[in-house]
Amino acid sequence: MHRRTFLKLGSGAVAGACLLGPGVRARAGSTPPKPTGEERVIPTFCDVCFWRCNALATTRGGRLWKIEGNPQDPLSRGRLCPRGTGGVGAHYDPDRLRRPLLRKGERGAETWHEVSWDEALGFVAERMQAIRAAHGPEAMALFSHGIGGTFLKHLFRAWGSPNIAAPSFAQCRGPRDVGFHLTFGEEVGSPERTDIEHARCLVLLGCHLGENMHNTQVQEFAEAVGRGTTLIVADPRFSVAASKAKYYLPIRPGTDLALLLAWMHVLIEEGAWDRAYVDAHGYGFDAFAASLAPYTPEWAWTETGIAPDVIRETAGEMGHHRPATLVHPGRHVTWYGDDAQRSRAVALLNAMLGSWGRKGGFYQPASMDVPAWPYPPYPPHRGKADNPDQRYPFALETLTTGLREATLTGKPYPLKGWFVYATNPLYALPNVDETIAAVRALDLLVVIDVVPSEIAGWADVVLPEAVYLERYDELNVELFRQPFVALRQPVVDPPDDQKSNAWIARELGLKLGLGAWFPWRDVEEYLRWRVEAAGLSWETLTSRGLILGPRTPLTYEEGVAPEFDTPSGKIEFWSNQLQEKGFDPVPRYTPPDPVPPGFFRLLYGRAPVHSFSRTQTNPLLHDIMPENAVWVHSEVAHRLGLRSGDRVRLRNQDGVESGPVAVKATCRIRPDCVYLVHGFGHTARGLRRALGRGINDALLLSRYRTDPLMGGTGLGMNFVTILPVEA
Ligand SMILES: Nc1nc2c(c(=O)[nH]1)N[C@H]1C(S)=C(S)[C@@H](COP(=O)(O)OP(=O)(O)OC[C@H]3O[C@@H](n4cnc5c(=O)[nH]c(N)nc54)[C@H](O)[C@@H]3O)O[C@H]1N2
Ligand SMILES: Nc1nc2c(c(=O)[nH]1)N[C@H]1C(S)=C(S)[C@@H](COP(=O)(O)OP(=O)(O)OC[C@H]3O[C@@H](n4cnc5c(=O)[nH]c(N)nc54)[C@H](O)[C@@H]3O)O[C@H]1N2
Ligand code: SF4
Ligand SMILES: [Mo]
Repeated sequence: MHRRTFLKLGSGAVAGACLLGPGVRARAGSTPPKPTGEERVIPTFCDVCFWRCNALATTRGGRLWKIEGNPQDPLSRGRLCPRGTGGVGAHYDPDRLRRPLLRKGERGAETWHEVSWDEALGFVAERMQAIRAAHGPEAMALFSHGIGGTFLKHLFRAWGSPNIAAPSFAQCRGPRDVGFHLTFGEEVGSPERTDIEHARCLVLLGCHLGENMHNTQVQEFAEAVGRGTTLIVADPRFSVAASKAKYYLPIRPGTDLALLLAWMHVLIEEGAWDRAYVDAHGYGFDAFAASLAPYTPEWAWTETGIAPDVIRETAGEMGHHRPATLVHPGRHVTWYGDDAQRSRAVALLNAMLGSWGRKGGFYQPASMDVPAWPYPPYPPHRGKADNPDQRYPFALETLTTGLREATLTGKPYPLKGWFVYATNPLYALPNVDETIAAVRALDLLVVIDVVPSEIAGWADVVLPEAVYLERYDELNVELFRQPFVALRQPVVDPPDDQKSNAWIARELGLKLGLGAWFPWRDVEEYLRWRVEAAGLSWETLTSRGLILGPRTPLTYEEGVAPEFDTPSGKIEFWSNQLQEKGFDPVPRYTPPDPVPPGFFRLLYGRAPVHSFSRTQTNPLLHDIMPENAVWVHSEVAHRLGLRSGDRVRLRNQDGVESGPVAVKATCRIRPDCVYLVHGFGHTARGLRRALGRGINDALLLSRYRTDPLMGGTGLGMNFVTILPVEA
């Protein structure tokens, strides 16, 4: 297959649609027969990942039949990724939770009895009141990921707790947001404000677009490749993106900062930076430039393994194509514990190339103005528990791992109850032992999920949610190149006694005496009010799924006024804020820990058809990729007497051992690394299809290094040995 065709297919709807029509590839029993009867098309937006593509769902005779991209949608442009198309399987998954459950055995034993919603929520309310009486309302914490958490977050704030966190900060994009915020006074956001569409040179550090399937980016990436954009990819693994690159740099893991510093050194040396832009918008450039002197390509060579001439040539390409050179900020950047400073270096390199605010670089997104419901003010609280004394002074959001630590230590005050909504801390947070110890220390664990996940296995109360195709959620007021408001609305009914998060939050709120914060009868009334308060038509939104707003200027060239919300009001090449808190004002490189003899560095990432740990049980997506394999360099495999398909176990530096996993012997990875796709190796008994298929990288990430600027958890410092499995 031609490589461009491959990428196009990978990006989308075409492959997804033909592989994934329900019944086409499904095994007997895993999906229902083809529905027949009258067809209806109902617009909604996807929830298989957080990109929120707008979709059209088709029902036949009232039963879900297929999901496609909404052609009006600027995010998907009418094409979903395979996971979005496969969302049908989330509705039909036979392993779904059906009714509320109360624990009957030990915590973690996964034994429950079914109860009514009234009994379950009554039990939760009673326990919450007891926790409040003993420790105050702040002793309740909410872990929540995605737009579905909106009404539960509201419930928690009305209750009086600020302890609300998502893994998307401390385990994902947090360091990037902080690095960019320190430099430009703004973040890159989600969807990222990257103008891949117009970039003439695109640099990817890790950031494995094409396996990372965030739809718009992948489509723009495929087009960029097609029109010959100069692509530079640094990755210890020969990713799909690397296979399209003009320059592939098989970098030694953990040394990207050295490469970034050397690139900036070369731009200075050759006078190739954007002088006019830096003079107009930069602060502290001369001191910054002087601090780069030691970072020659020859110096970086010994750290990164990338030859000096390659460093010079790639820097030359970047300088040549500026300002349409986009050094992509990545998204999952919690790698080595110095991630905010590495992300700042990415921001600084972009600043030297003049790409912030410019076509082919970072555009200025806009959103529509949709009023919030006029709730009464939330009660005051005694401050968050996750980051006592501002230990991590530049944390922009609440730290999941900070809440976990407060639960374990009781400091700065005790946390006694957790709600876990649409996140699986046993996959998302490093060091599973710490998470389980924290859970054991709780008086109450409530898990709201759609399937009996690993974390649900530890819960006192499990509440079954309707999947996204069966509910309303908060409006998506998108901050994007093309602003729009989008609606998620029910396409089909929940099959059993599952309820939506909005219903759960309101019912529990009423039981807790928080009726003043739930004045709407149902979520439809709430949404309709917001839409009409914005001067938009509810009927148009329900029938089209989205309403586009006016397109505003996107770049400085188009008339956006450059503004930087930093202390200097400029792009901070030199950061006094950092210096005042005792950090390096310009990023400084420290080498990663070396790989111990006999070990390999454990890398992990995405596969196109799965999202985190949430899709392995989906019958349609499971059929395409039922398990992961451990990537091992072919020569290493040969030396160990292993061939593709052989089963091995991995044991990490702390003696944590995985279950058996198949080997994928390949030249597409450095010999000192191994690689796993994240999200497999399920252990929850109720996930019958996914149970025991592949292994869970998170179990092997017992070590992490916390970013001193912002509390993110670097996960790249774990090493494994490969053990044969007896036949
Ligand atoms: N299909 C699919 N797509 C997704 C998701 C999903 O679950 N499934 N999740 C979405 C989310 S929330 C996120 S955050 C993103 C994550 O996707 P990215 O932001 O792209 O994640 P990364 O960790 O940057 O990418 C992993 C790559 O980094 C490489 N890598 C590891 N260590 C190093 C290193 O030291 N240096 C360099 N240069 N490379 C290294 C790995 O080999 C791997 O190829 O994906 C998004 N897209
Ligand atoms: N080891 C390791 N750790 C990682 C990563 C990694 O690659 N490797 N990636 C990191 C990144 S980038 C991110 S963004 C985070 C992601 O971390 P999470 O957001 O925690 O992702 P999941 O592990 O998929 O957990 C989602 C849970 O929500 C449930 N769920 C799915 N849909 C619904 C719904 O509609 N309603 C409810 N109530 N529940 C639902 C699923 O069944 C599952 O139990 O993990 C981070 N942690
Ligand atoms: S990128 Fe794929 S999974 Fe994510 S929202 Fe879009 S279609 Fe859904
Ligand atoms: Mo993420």
